[in-house]
Amino acid sequence: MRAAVVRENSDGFVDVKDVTLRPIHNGEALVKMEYCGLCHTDLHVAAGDFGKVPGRIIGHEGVGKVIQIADDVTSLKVGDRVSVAWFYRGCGHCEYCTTGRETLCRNVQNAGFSVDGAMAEECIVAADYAVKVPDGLDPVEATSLTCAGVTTYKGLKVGNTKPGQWVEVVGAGGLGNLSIQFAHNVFGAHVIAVDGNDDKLNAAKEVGAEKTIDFRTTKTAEEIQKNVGGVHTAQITAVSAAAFTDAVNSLRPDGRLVAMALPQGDMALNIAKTVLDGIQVAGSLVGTRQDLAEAFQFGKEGKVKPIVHTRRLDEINDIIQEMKDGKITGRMVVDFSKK
Ligand code: 8ID
Ligand code: ZN
Repeated sequence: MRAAVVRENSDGFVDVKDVTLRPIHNGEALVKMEYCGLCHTDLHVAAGDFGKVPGRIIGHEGVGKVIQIADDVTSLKVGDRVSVAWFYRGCGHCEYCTTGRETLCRNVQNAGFSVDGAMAEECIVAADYAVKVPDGLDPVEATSLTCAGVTTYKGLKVGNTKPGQWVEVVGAGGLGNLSIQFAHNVFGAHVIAVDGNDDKLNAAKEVGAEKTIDFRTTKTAEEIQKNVGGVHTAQITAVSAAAFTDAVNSLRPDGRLVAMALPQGDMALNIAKTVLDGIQVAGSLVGTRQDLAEAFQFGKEGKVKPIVHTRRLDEINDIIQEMKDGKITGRMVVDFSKK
């Protein structure tokens, strides 16, 4: 079967190759992939940003149908439509797994990074961890909810977002566009979106941002302090360390910065502002199986609607280049039936 794998030199692109998967083990199922979205995290993996993994099949915004289950599997049956997410499997018995924080398990496996992922015609999943895609949710849209959606939904929870509050969404790409929708339509918050790309800022307005700021021409933090007195939470999805530092200054007292993007480097955090304004900074990593089930439900209800475009697997390096160049509004999704 055809799969997109990380190159030997981890140059940020992938090779589309014929790969033979091992047979499934106890607790596993084999999924025939229908669709898989490309997330910016796949670009980090292909470039070796989290450690080099040559030969690894990328992809963690996957949706497909179960075609085989191991004898002991009871949670899935052949024909079920399931998702393949970054949170592929936890150990199931550590402090994090047993207290609703399973994505932080120290023995976690991540699809498309520590185990083979979903940018392939077939993928092996851990049956109890493959969250089902509900009937009535478009499977192409479900791919974006599997990572970008659940991550930003969870990020707003981590930000303690309340109705009527101001949320700054920094970066209006694949994640950011969904963060705006969840903030506005699910959490009942007001949204200011920040990006440096006209198409993405226009899309941000269309999906519910009340204000948009182009960071290339406007001093974002000053503008936000002047307009709304600072935001209650800043949700950072921009692949830029400078954007993190700027967002700290956009917060109001007792505000919470939620870090989701993964640029290389450090963020600067002014100590006096942090202490005197009671600022909180939290990292937020994807979401649990329950978070994903909730995100799917909001998708099914039409409260969030990912912007998706389907492409062919052999276009994957073009898609990577378009993402690097900031040319994608929403998400590009590989349709494995497209030849
Ligand atoms: O669990 C997690 N924390 C998680 C899950 C999924 C993805 C984290 N991520 C990470 C990815 O690895 C990546 O680092 O979130 C980041 C964003 O992923 P994405 O939304 O899939 O990337 P994108 O579609 O390329 O969007 C990035 C946006 O950032 C804007 C770009 O214009 C683009 O719209 N941007 C940049 I680059 N610099 C900016 C800046 N300084 C900026 N926007 C505002 N200010
Ligand atoms: Zn992702």
